[in-house]
Amino acid sequence: MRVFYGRQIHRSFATSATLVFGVAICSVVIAHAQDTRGLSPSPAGAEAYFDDLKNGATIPSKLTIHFGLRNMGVAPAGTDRPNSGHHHLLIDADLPPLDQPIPNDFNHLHFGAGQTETELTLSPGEHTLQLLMGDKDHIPHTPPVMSPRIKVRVAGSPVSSQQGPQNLRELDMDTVPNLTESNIRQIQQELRRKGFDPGRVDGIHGPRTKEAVRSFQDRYGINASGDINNKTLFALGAVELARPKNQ
Ligand SMILES: [Cu+2]
Repeated sequence: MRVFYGRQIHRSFATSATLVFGVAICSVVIAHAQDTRGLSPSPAGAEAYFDDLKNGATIPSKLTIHFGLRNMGVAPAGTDRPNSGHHHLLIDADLPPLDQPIPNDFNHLHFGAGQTETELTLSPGEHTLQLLMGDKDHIPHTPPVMSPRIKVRVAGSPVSSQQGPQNLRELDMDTVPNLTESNIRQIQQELRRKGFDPGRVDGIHGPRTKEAVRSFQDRYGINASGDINNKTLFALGAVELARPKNQ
């Protein structure tokens, strides 16, 4: 924000060319240059957008969405390539600070492998979605490359359960919830659907299922523990099985 402040000062005082103001402007410009050190510049005309989602759309609770990017390249996190970055999806979140790494939680999803699509699972009701590009360090570019924040509606009656997806915000990603046999069966089916072989769909978190979970985690950038934590459940699209701590 300091960056824009500096520019506004510069613009609004540009016509008052007295010596005093001239000195003030100089120091603002110098401060500006120092402030942007370490921040990645974005190319002119760069734009992030939802390929297949419009503001005000009514959508199913589960759908695959695609991220668009114009006048800029997609590069995985950690790759130091000019004029490039990776997508972040902000769900029900305000724009985070623009000079710091984008938070990493259920409301701020990182696509650090350079993915340009995701399967989204949302609870019934209204939600906001916004795309924000981040550089190799997950910090927004200067100026930021982002989509407008759009509103979408998921049809159906709001989930009333305490453990429903509306409480995702309170979830700890590393928590490993207690799962029933039928929960495990559901996870085994999701793993299978995504091309990971958990062995028989038997509701048992045995060695083969654990190995399939580990491969899935490894492929999608989740710490490959083999444990079915909330982050893994979210990534698998079985977000309704995710639980807050001690539940
Ligand atoms: Cu990121």
